[in-house]
Amino acid sequence: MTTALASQKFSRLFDWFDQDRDDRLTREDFQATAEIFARVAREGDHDTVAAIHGAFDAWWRLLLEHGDTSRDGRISRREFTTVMQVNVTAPEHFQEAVMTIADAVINALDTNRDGVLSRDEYVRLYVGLGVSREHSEAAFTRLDLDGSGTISRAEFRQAISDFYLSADPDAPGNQLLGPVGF
Ligand SMILES: [Ca+2]
Ligand SMILES: [Ca+2]
Ligand SMILES: [Ca+2]
Repeated sequence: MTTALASQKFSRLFDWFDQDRDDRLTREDFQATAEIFARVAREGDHDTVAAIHGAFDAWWRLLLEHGDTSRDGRISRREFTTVMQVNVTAPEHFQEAVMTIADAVINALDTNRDGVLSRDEYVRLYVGLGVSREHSEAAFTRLDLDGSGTISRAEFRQAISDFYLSADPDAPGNQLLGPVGF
């Protein structure tokens, strides 16, 4: 992936994690982000909630271990975009750090347990994250690669892979967290 595109996508991701908007990522930011995801899970679905918290904790530890070059226990934007490109998207970490979250998120979103995400199930997450319904509906349509009207586990994982790994500026998965380029 070209550095400019990667920096843009990961900078967008940084803003999304930086829940208290102080331009630094901390463990508290990751816990707050995990909370947002946990809230879309079905009430009483403790396994999914535990999986979400565990996955975000693991990601945070990876960032601290490999990315906190200034050793202050916080991750700056520059540290984040670097560690994302160098470490988190490396094959040995990507499955553990990113795809674990993808699977936990699908389980949380799939509230009727039919194994796929309906439009409403998908949009519900983004409402919680402050992404407009208009945008998330458009993203849903693009991520539904086979036009079946639902997002399968494979389509969701493809979207995540596109977002983190694809060098194509037009890859549908780039839409995952909102429009790229703002
Ligand atoms: Ca912060
Ligand atoms: Ca479903
Ligand atoms: Ca589909």
